[in-house]
Amino acid sequence: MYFKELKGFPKDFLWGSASAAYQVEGAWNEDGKAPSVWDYFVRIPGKTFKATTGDKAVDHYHHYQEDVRLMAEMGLKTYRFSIAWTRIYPQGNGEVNEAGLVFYDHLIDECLSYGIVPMVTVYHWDLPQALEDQYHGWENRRIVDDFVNYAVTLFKRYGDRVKHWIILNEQNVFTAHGWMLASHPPGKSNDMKMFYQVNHHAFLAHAKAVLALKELYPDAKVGSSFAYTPGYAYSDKPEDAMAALDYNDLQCFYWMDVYAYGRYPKASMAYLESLKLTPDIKAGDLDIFKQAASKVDFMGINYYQTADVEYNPIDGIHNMNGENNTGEKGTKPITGVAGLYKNPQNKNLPATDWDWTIDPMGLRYACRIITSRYDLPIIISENGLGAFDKLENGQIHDPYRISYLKSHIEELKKAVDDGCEVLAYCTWSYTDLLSWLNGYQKRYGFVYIDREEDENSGTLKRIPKDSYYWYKQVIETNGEEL
Ligand code: BGP
Repeated sequence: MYFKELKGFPKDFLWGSASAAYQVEGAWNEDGKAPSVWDYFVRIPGKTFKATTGDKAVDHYHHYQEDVRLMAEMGLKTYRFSIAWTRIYPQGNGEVNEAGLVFYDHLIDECLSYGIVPMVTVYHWDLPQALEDQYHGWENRRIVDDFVNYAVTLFKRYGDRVKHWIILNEQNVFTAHGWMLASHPPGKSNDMKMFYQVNHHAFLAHAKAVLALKELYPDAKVGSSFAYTPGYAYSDKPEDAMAALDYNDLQCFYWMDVYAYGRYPKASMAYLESLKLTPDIKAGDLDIFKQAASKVDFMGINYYQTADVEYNPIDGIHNMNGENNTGEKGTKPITGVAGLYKNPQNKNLPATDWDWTIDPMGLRYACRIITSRYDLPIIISENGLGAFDKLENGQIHDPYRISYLKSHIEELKKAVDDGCEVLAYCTWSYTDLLSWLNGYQKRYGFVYIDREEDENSGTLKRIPKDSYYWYKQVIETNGEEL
């Protein structure tokens, strides 16, 4: 009988946690910052849960020292955060805003003073509104140069101290919500043609930024973070297996193949051609994709759930919009693309109050797919549970969050034992923060923030939850004690 000798996490494993500028910073109009598309979008009636905004968010802008101190006390190895483009270039291009650069100097230095590795996301969705006004933002190829100019400004300023860069956060999510579902800026629906064009521009922005960084800092580690929801065939019917293949090509590999190989998946392109939806690809674009792909150091993935995939006939359901933004369990509608697939709820797995499937093994599965398909190191740049937390006698007992994270880390450990090279695991999120469409009631943090939907509610006091102390011990034992 042979027993597998388990390796566990590597010694230099980066135990981390993540946030995004718009969701934590607040200070939406301070120190020269101009509005982003989100500052406008949240003001459109009906777009966000109870009209919540990130005007104040959890005021990380003014509490960053306290927040980083709590990270240090927890023993956090890396903090993933994003930079607000509108603080650096308020108009998107043109004049640089020194005060904005200084804020992130301070944040980075604060992390480093405690030995916390800063992992910086260049773009987490808060496009300068000025670029939307100038030329419709991502819809126009001009965005690529402005994006690279912004990214290079960050690389030059912080590259001596920041060694881990995530160029784009969830390109698949911000483009789908922005051009298909009307639930993110610029709020367009069912504009498939533009959806693929915008994605082509975003791929170029990613690729050119990767190349620019490697020119300046060849040793920096770079990639983008993809929202990876692997698809399982609903049954053993061959048409469900084929539907799962279609789903995985169109919803997952379409992005990861470009980051890792510098090319679009063939079957997806054939499908888009048949519908006359292929983006305008200029001569040289695919070369740039390829060059960048050869320089990418990791696949960043934000993993929350898997999807069940069932064949969907041509006269079947056609609905891409399937969100539950209220926390009323069981209200998420089924989504599907007529003629290809639909995504029923997985009957074998539980779900969160927002109907997100809970599938720890899916994380191992995701790592295995990436390893066998791309043979790239992996950064788990987000994973976590959105839940209602209750403050009781000044404490938050969140055993459900501990159990969620524990089961995912157990599966991640198995992925490492399977031979996947995993560099970092960042939970979503460090403190509670604004959930784009779900307000402040959907909490993810290790650190509770005293505030609710109403902008004037709460003291913004920071209170470590039970999960904070649990993760501290996970880090101390390098994932051995879960
Ligand atoms: C990811 C985003 C994060 C975060 C998280 C949780 O898609 O990168 O910014 O919001 O999901 O999502 P939600 O806030 O919708 O629960």
